[in-house]
Amino acid sequence: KILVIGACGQIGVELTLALRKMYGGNNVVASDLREEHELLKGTGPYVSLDVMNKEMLHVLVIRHNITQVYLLAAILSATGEKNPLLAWHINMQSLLNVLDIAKEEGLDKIYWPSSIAVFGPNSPKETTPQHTIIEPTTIYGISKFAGERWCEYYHHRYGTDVRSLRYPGLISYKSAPGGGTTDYAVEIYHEALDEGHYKCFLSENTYLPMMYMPDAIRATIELMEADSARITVRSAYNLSGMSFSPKEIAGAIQQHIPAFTVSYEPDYRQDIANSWPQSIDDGEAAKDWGWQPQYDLPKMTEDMLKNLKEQKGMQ
Ligand code: VAH
Repeated sequence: KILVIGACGQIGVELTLALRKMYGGNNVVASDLREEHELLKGTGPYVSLDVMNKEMLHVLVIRHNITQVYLLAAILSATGEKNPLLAWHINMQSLLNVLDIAKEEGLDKIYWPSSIAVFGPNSPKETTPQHTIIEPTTIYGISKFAGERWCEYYHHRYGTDVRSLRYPGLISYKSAPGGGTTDYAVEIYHEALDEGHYKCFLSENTYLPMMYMPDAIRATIELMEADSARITVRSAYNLSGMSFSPKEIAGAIQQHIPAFTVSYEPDYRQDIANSWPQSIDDGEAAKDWGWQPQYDLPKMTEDMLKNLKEQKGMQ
């Protein structure tokens, strides 16, 4: 059975629904600190869980016959800079709890997301390679890089089958993003429909690696379904979908909503965005397990606006 930790988050909701579709609702136990997300209700078992409570987690793994864990609980980049020690503690201890229980119980597979946030200002900005200078300047990035090192360590030392992806910024409409620097790319679609105007917290030419959630969910499942022998990266695979700037996503929205306007008022998150790459080389993922994105900016924009209009009860 699969346990999803952080099942009510931006990735968690969609990953839980996708896993339940593949393996059957009752074979995927969803858990989070928060109460059950609307979209999860009635689709399978839900338990309240604080991943920082190792004993509680261990009991839950045994009681529910868990053989795989997807750990999605984390403090993201923008929130992390407001409380660095808490972000470090939560992002690291949650992973160490899961890795140690995986070793003790001999769990089959573990999934834990990393991020392009592991790269820092000294990493190449364009088509950033899998192996390069990695000097993250946010606590979130530092915790993700350290987490990658722990994943590789548990694999090589104890044989734990833990797999990871360096997600770009993720865009989705089913569940709200959780305090990241790339959240502007979700907010902008909502504001375009709700207000017709968006005040963007990044400057107009801030290029960042991004991905539509359907691609991210498919990448996660394709990675986890791949034969273990094909996995040559046990830290975290670079993963690429598309890159765009606030100006470009605004332009894509204006194709559908011509009157939409955007103003740019960069805040503390600009420094975080400036430290990250503009595009990612995910050649290893393509080579090892056949990764290919399917969504570009126009296709994502059409799908986002269509679904958000429905969600908001617009015509
Ligand atoms: C964040 N959405 O902004 C996350 C992600 C690459 C960005 O890690 O913190």
